[in-house]
Order: sequence, then structure tokens, then C-alpha cells
Amino acid sequence: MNFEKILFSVKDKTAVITINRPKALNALNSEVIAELDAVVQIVEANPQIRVVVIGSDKNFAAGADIKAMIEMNPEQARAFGFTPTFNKLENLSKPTIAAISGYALGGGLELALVCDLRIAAPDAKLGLPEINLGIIPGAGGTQRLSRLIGTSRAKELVFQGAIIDANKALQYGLINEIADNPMEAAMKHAEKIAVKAPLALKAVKECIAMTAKTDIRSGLEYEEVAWSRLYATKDQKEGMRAFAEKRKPIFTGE
Ligand code: DAK
Repeated sequence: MNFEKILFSVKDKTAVITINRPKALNALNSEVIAELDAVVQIVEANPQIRVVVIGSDKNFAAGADIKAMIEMNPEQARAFGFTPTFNKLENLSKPTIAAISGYALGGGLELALVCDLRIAAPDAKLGLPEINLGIIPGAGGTQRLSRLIGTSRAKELVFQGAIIDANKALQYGLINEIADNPMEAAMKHAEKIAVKAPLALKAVKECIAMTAKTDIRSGLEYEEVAWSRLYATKDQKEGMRAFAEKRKPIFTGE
């Protein structure tokens, strides 16, 4: 598939996805979302890809395309998409890293929130300013931000439509790290993750996702089953044999 509104490349075992509407500060429209949706499926299906980095050297994304939303009615607003694609990205079996430079606002920050890790430049600007447009964050913002940083801080930011810098985002637990070059930093993380056992990474994601869905007892049971299932994989044998043989494991995802 040829992409126009996103850039997609694979470097070693890492897929790199960049929104490509620089003149509109990477505002997300239906074409961007459709291409993102397609690329998520490509990434999921390709066993060579172990990690995904989303970001750019300039702006991450300044939100959904406001100009495309002005005249929408409620049905059209719901049909605008976003949520199904963001859910697919969140449920991707491979770790995802958002590399945030410039603006990550509204739907842009909501895209970063579905990633597993977030790295931001010192001068990055993050926020959910939808309240200034007479709407609310609707692509997961109220739910994922609250779960990540707590309801009180989420309300503080969303009530005011506040745009915060990387320092405050780090202090609030919204990002994992500040880096002068977030893409470079994300690729370094990706390199370290890409050599780990893919099925174990998938299991970790599923288990940690359960913390938002269930009580701790059920979560612990889920974890125990996921843990024991990995003993049916070649990678578990490889990992433990490599330890015993004092060598580095080579994981194949089997
Ligand atoms: N949409 C459309 N165009 C945008 C845009 C946006 N979000 N952000 C920037 N642009 C465009 C500007 O209109 C301008 O275009 P031209 O006038 O040159 O044609 C160009 O990018 C450069 O922007 P500025 O001239 O404004 O640049 P400044 O440096 O002065 O300001 C800014 C940068 C990021 C502070 C400012 O552009 C800004 O406030 N942008 C809007 C930020 C925002 O409010 N974002 C939230 C949008 S609402 C859902 C679907 C979607 C959503 C939720 C649910 N479902 C289907 C469930 C998401 C909603 C949102 O994200």
C-alpha cells in the first residue's frame, strides 16, 4: 500500500511511523486515520517487526483536524473514526513508543496515550485543549489520561485545556523521559526491546492491560496462566538454555 498522509519505514526490527501533514502541524484527518489503521495491520502481520516508534523530528500532532469537524453533526462526529484505530494500536502485540517533538495536542496526545512509552523533547507541548472548542477529549483522553496520571490531575488539565511542557508532563507521569532528540532516544529504547522474546513482550502487554480491566485477583490469575503458557515456546527454552550456557539468547518469536 502507498501511504501519503503518513511515512512508514522499517529500520532493523523497528517500524517508524510519522504523520505527514507538516503544514497543518500533523493534524489528524480521516485519511491519516485510515492510513494509520492500515499500517497497524501491516505491522501486526510482519514478524520481522518487533517494536514500533511513532513520531517526527518536528510536530507529533496538533490534534484532530478542527476544520474538518466544524460542521459535523453527532452521527458524523462518531463516524469520524479514531477510536477503533487507536484501540487496535493499543492492542498491538508489539511495544510502541511515542517520540514527541513540538505539539501533541488533543487527538495527537490521545494517539501518544495509546503507545506503551512516551518520550518528549524538552520544549514539547502536550495537552487536551478540546474544552476550548466546546467539546471534550473523545478519542480516549478522559479514560487513558485518568488511568495514567490519576483523575485529579486529568481533571486539572482537561478543565483548563492546559498545554504543559515536558518537565510538567514528566512530573505528572504523562511521559517516561525527556530527551533532546526523542526519535533518537526512542530508537535506542526500540533497539534494546527488539532483541527480547516477542511472545513474552506480547504477554507482558496483555497482562499489564488487564490492570485497567479487572480486579487484582483476576489479574493475578491471568498473569499466572500467561506466565505458564510461555513454557510452550521455543523462546523460553532458548532464554533459559542461553543463561545456563552463559551466552546471549537469540529469540525468534516461536
Ligand atoms: N486542525 C486543523 N488545522 C490545524 C490544527 C488542527 N488541530 N492545528 C494547527 N492547524 C493548522 C493551522 O490552522 C494553520 O494552518 P494555516 O492557517 O496555515 O492553513 C497551521 O496548522 C499552523 O498552525 P498555527 O498558525 O495555528 O500555528 P501556531 O504556531 O500559531 O499555533 C497551535 C500552534 C498548535 C498552538 C495552534 O495551531 C492550535 O491551537 N491548534 C489547535 C490545537 C487543538 O485545539 N487541538 C485539539 C483539536 S480537537 C474523535 C475524533 C477526534 C477527536 C476526538 C474524538 N472521535 C471520532 C471519537 C479529537 C479532537 C481534537 O483533537
